[in-house]
Amino acid sequence: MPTNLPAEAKAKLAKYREARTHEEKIKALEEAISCIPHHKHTEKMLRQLKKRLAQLRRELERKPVKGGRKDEFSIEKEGAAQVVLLGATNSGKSSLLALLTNANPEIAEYPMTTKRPVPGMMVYEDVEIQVVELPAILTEALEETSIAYKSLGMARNADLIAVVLDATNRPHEQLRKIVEMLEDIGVVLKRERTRVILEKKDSGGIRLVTFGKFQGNIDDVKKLLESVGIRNAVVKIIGDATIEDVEEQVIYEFVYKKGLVILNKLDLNSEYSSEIEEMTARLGIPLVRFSAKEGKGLEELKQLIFKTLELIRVYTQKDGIVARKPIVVPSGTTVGQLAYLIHKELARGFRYAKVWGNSVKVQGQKVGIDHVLQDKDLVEIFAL
Ligand SMILES: Nc1nc2c(ncn2[C@@H]2O[C@H](COP(=O)(O)OP(=O)(O)OP(=O)(O)O)[C@@H](O)[C@H]2O)c(=O)[nH]1
Ligand SMILES: [Mg+2]
Repeated sequence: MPTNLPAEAKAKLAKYREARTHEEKIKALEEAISCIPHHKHTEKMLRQLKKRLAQLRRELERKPVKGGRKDEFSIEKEGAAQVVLLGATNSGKSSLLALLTNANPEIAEYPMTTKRPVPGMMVYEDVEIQVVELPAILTEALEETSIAYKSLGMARNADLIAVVLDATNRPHEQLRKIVEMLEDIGVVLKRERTRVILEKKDSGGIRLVTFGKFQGNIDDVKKLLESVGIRNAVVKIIGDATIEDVEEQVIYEFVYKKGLVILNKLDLNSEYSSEIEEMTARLGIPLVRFSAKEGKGLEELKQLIFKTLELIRVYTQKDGIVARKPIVVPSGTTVGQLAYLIHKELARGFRYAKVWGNSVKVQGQKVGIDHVLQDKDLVEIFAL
C-alpha cells in the first residue's frame, strides 16, 4: 500500500487526476513518477503508473486527426456482439476467421499476413455475432509487433477476446505475453468478480458504499485515494472486494473482459501443456484445443463463444405471432428490461407478461416485471 509519498508526488498525482486532455495527463504523470522514490512500498504503484503512462501515450498516438481519413483500425460493431481474434502471427487467426464466418481473409505461411482488422459474421443457430481478426500483436520470435497496441486498443472495446495460440511456437509463452500486454492497457482477462465505481465529488470527504463483502476498511480506502489526490468521493463496491481491487480501479482504471483461449494447430503438436491449463484455470476462462486445418469441433467452438458471451435469446410474441428473429440480451435480463428495450412505452404501461420456456414452471405462466428470463424463452408482454 503506497502511503507515505512525498507531498510533491501527491500534488502531481492530484494534478494528473484533474487533467482534462491526454497531453496534460501525460505531463503530470511523468512529473509524478519522477518524484516518487523507489522502494518496496512504492514498487507496485510505480509499475502501474508507468503502465498507465504508456497507455496514455499510445492513446494519444491513436487519436484520429481532425478532418483526416477514417481510422483503419475501427470496425463498426454489428450483430449481437463483437468477438476479436487476438494473437501472434501465424497462429491461425485468419484460418479461424474463415472457418467461423463468411469472411475470406488471406491465409499464408509468411508472417504478418493480416495488416488491418478483418471482420466477418458468424452465425450460431439464429444469432449473428461479429468476429474480427486483429493484426498480430507478437512476431514469430514472440516480440511485440509495431501495430500491437492498435490491435490491443480494439480488443479493449470488444465483448469477448478470443486469444489464438500457435501450439507449435511456445504457446504458454504466447499466452503469458498476451495477458501481460492486455494488462498494460488496463484490460484484465478474467471474469468480473467485483466492481468498484468511483464517483468524484466536490465535498463530503470519502464515503464508502458496499453491496457485498469488503475485506478492507474505510481508512485504507481513504489513504489510497488521498495518495492520488482524491479527497471527496463516493466509492461503490459491488461484490466481494479487497483493497487491491479498489487500487486496481482507482490508480489503474482496469476493465474486465470476457475471454477464451484457442490452442490451435493441434494436428502439428498435441503435446499436453499443463502450464496453459493452469493459466486459463487461474483466469477462470475456457480453453479449447483446436486445429483449423482439420476443423473438427467447429460447432462446439461456436457454441462456446456464444456461451462465454453470456447472452440469451428471447423470442417475442404479439397476438399469437412469434417474431422471426430473437432479441439477444445479456443473461440476467428481466421482463421489464426487455420491455424497455422494445419500447419505453411498453415498459411504462407494463401490466404482466406470459412466458414459455426454461424460466417458468408452467408454460404460458403469467410473470411480473422482475422475472428473470432464460435462453430461448418466448415472451408476450401485456401493457396498458
Ligand atoms: N497444420 C496447421 N496449419 C495451420 C493451422 N491453422 C493455420 N495454419 C497454417 O498456418 C499459417 C498461418 O495461418 P493464418 O491463418 O494466416 O495465421 P494468422 O494468425 O492469420 O497470421 P497473420 O495474419 O500473419 O498474423 C498458414 O499457412 C495456415 O495454413 C492448423 O490448425 N494446422
Ligand atoms: Mg491473418
